[in-house]
Parts: sequence; structure tokens; C-alpha cells
Amino acid sequence: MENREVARILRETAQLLEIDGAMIGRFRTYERAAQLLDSLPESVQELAGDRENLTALPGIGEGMADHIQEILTTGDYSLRSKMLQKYPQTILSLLELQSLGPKKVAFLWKTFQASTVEQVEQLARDGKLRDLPGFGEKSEENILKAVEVFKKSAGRFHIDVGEEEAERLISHISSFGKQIEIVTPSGSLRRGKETVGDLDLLVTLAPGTLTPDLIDSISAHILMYSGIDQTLARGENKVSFVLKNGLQVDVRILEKKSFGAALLYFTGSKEHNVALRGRANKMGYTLNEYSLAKLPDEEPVAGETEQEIYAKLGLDFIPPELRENTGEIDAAAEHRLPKLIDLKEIIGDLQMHTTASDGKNSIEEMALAAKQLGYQYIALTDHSKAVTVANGLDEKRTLEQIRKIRAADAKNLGIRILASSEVDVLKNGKLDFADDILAQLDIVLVSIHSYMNLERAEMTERILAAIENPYTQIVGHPTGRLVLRRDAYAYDMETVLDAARKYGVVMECNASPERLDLKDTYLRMAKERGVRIAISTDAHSTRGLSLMRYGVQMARRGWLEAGDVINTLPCDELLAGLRPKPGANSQLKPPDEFQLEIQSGQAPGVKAKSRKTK
Ligand code: DGT
Ligand code: CA
Ligand code: CA
Ligand code: ZN
Repeated sequence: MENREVARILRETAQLLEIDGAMIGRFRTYERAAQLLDSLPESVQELAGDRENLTALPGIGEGMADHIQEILTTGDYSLRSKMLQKYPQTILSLLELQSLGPKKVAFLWKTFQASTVEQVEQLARDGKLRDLPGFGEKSEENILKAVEVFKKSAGRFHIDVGEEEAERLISHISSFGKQIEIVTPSGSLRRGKETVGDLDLLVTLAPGTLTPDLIDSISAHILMYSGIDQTLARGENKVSFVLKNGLQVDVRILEKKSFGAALLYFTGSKEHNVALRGRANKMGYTLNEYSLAKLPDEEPVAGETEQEIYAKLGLDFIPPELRENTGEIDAAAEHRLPKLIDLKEIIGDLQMHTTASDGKNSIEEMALAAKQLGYQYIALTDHSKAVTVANGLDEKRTLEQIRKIRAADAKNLGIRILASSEVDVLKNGKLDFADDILAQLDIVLVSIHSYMNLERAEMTERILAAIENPYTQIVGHPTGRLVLRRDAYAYDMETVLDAARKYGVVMECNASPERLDLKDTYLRMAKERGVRIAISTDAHSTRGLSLMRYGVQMARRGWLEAGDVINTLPCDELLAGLRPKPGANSQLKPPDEFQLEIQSGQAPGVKAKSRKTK
């Protein structure tokens, strides 16, 4: 059993308990165990072979170890099943509606026996919620907005889920034997979209081996995959099935000589394909999933690779992330496609959290893990005091954190550790810290975490105010969207990007698969306006640092090149290129010249290491 699956069962138990009105400590234990399993690098199935491994995990006692073992052996958990006799399973989907917490869900169930999204939508439409305690007209509106997001999201999966499922399946399919040459994802997964509707895998065989018998035995092998819930179709050269988590998969088995044409076709997007076929027709060709063929006698001229098909059509190779028919075909014809940023060009990470606020690892653990990834620097950005749910740091704790960061940096771990903070943007656009604190940070990152439903004009003003604050250097997860869960907050992006450009403020592309914010189209708008981007993981554990690739993929979809992204720069250049601090007499002033005010009685003698600027 996968960690994710065990975690899901524990999390659902926590949610059902909370709806049921259990004591807070009780459901939190399940929630915490679920979080732990989600961030655990080892397989819980393997760990559980020795029970002591389980109880050695932080926060897992004897009782929880029993529950986990029960889940691993029976595939379910008795308390969860018991609760599901009391409440319909659909009630859990109500919790996916942003703006409905367990208390409200329980209330709706008690009052109206409402347990589905449709029922709640109807109640909101009929105005039946506005007079209830804890609700109101505004919350009816918010519920209807959340229903919209829910409907749009139904049946889609986060990119990281798609990628993990694809990886496991690919290794299963490849284990069939050496007749299999390539197993590769196509579709939206290959284009790096933030969500996938289904997986499209292509399998090619060694030339001359494709026979009905072989296809038959490969299909049989694929359908033995342990993650399959239901087979949908088994055709001549295609099998379709649904995985246990509900994700559908189409696998196509094909000849190597048409691999390029098939890859092109099934990678899509559909809009790109349509435009490409139009171009082919104008040039006297016909293009389908088997080949590019010359008209009128349909003699194939290309098919084995995408490169040769694009070349025959007079186009440079178009990276999958750009295939959305938004100008990439003309750009390819005119040899002006961007040289897209590559993961290898990222040499630092500018947003992450430690145990000081809501992270799971210490400053040094994060630094060493980042060094392992080949980075030259990181910035630690624990939350500020307004974000109480994430244990945000007040002024005193922030100064203490800066001191600890300086001390860790002075150890010369082989990676530079910058003191930053994810300073909360308050409702009125002011920052959560006064200037004297902001002045001591190497980098000031600002983000919104509250009042996300302001009217468009008010939200625009709020973000403009934050950008106009002379200390603001980077805006974190600028639209607040949560992929599949919450839409971006409403504001005038063009005005905000113009202000970012004017003040030299960097916009973040948050790499977490839950956020991917800014998204592709906004990144492209930013680039066109000359606004620079920081791609940051917002990691809450060392494991989270490895999610950078999703941010890079989103950046590629936004047509970004290395030059558009600040964390491709060496540390000193990056710092020198950020918006200068108020009072700094030169843009090149290194940040460690800011005297760190150490409060009396706190570790004297810890001073920032002196650095040379090139
Ligand atoms: P998804 O699954 O909703 O995340 O998005 P895709 O892009 O993976 O779409 P999917 O799985 O329906 O189809 C995979 C690719 O196959 C798609 O990107 C382009 C190609 N394709 C599918 N149906 C059509 C079609 O009717 N016309 C054309 N030209 N291409 C199609
Ligand atoms: Ca697909
Ligand atoms: Ca498909
Ligand atoms: Zn944040």
C-alpha cells in the first residue's frame, strides 16, 4: 500500500471525526499522522514490517501504530467504516469546498440532511443559508464560487499525482521484457499542465516484433498492474483502465516507425494539433497519428520522430510545454522560439519554511538538503506573526531566527543561507513588520494569507500598496490559487504587473503542485512586461525542496528563459539585482553590512560572515 493511500484513510477518519464533533485532540492525532505519512520518504508498508519503526516516528504512539497496521493489512480502517455508516461518503466532498469547514458541514447535515455538493449548491441558490448562524449572504456567495471550482475540478488530478502514477505504471509495463523499447507519457502530463484529466501512455516495440500475439500478452501484462480498479477497454492496440484513486489511463501500443507521429498526436494539445494539421494541408501534406504523408498519393515522409515531422513542416522543434496554439507555431516558423529555462539552471531556492513556523526541518537540515540538490544558496522564509495558524514569528522570534540563520551561515556548510521572511500582507496592504525588522532581512518576501475574498478593486489596491512598500522585493504565490481547490483572488493583474515592473519587484512562481502560482499565462504576461520571476518551492520539509521541477515546468509553459528567472543568478548578483533597500547608497551593497541588532542577552559574538562581492 502506498503512503498516500494510508494517509488518505487516516485523513478521512480525522475529517469524519471532526464532523461528528469529536474532541479536537482526537481528530488532530489522525490528521497529524496523515501529514507525517505524506511527507515520509520511506514506504510505510516496509517500515511497518518492524513495529518499532512505526512507534519511533514522531507523534506515532502505540494506538496509532495499531491503526496503521490495521490499514496495511485490511486495506481499510474500522473506525472510518463505522463513521461511514453514520454519514454518507459524499459528505467528505463537501469539505473540499473552500469556505466549508467541518463545523458547517456537520451543521448542514443536521439541519438539512445535506451531504452532496449539489444539495448544498441548491440551498445556497435558494437563499436558505444566509440566516443560519455562522453563515450569511457573503458566505452563500462564497459557497457558490467554491461549487464552481469543485465542478471544474471534478475528475482531474494534480500534476504530481499524475506523474507518480505514470512512473509506477511505466516501470510495471517496462518489466514485461526487452521487446518493449519505450514507454512514455504523452497528453497533458507531457505538456506539464498543472492538472491531468487522464494519463496517455505510449508503448513502442522493437522493429518487426509487433504481432497480435505479442500485443495480447503485453496487454495482459499491463492489466495485471496491482493499482488497477477497473478495466474499461481492451482493444487491438489500446488498453484503458481506471486506477484505484480514480485516475483513468489509456495505453497505446504501436510500431516504432510511427512513434513520432503518435507522440505528437497524443501529446496535443488538441488546438496545437488542429493548427499543425492545417499547416500540413496547406503545404500539401496530411498529418495523422501514424505519419506525415505527401498528398495526393499519401506517401509517408516522416513519422518516427517528432523532430523530423516539425522539420518537414518548416518548423523548429516545439517543446511540449508550448503546444497550446498560443503563437508557438509562428514562432517556430520564424526561428524565434524561446530557449526555455531548464531545471539545471536553477541554483537557489528563495522560499521555504523551518520548524520555527510550520516547517518540519531545521535551518541546517534544509540547507544541507538544498546543497545536495546542487544549490548555491537558499532563503529561509518563515511566516510572520499575523499567520497564527502557521505559528508565524513575531518581531522577537524573527530577530532570533535571523540570528540563528547567521550562525548557520557562518558555519560555511557549502551553501549560503539568506535570512528572509514570508511577511504577511495585511488586509489594508500594510506589511506585518515595521521597517526596523524588514531592514534586517536579506530578502523581503511578502504574501497574502487572509481576506482572500475582497472585491476586485480593493484587492488590487491592497497588492499595489504591498508592492509600493519600499522594502518589498518579492511577492509570494501572487494569486493565492490552490490548484483544483481555490480560484485566484480577483484583482487587476495588468496593473499589478506594471507596478512590479516600475518598482523592480519580483513575482514568484510557486513550485508547489498545490499552488503553481503565478500560472503559465500570467508568467508570460509578466515576461512581456519585463517583470522578473523567482521560482521557489515553498518547501515545508527537506522533501519539498525537490518539487522545483513543477515550478520550472510551469515557467516553461509561460515561455520563460533563464534570463527571466532570478534564482538562476549567482547569489551576489541576485542580491545586487533585487530592488535596493531604502537607505542603501548603492545597489551593490552586500546585505551583511546591515548591522544585526542582537537583543541583549542573546548569544553575543555571532556575526554575519563577511563576504566578498565580485
Ligand atoms: P487531459 O487528459 O484532459 O488532461 O488533457 P489531454 O490534453 O491529455 O487530452 P486527452 O487525454 O483527451 O487527449 C490526449 C491528446 O490526444 C490530446 O492532447 C490531443 C489528442 N486528441 C485527443 N482527441 C483529439 C481530437 O479529437 N482531435 C485532435 N486533433 N486531437 C485529439
Ligand atoms: Ca490526458
Ligand atoms: Ca486520454
Ligand atoms: Zn505563503
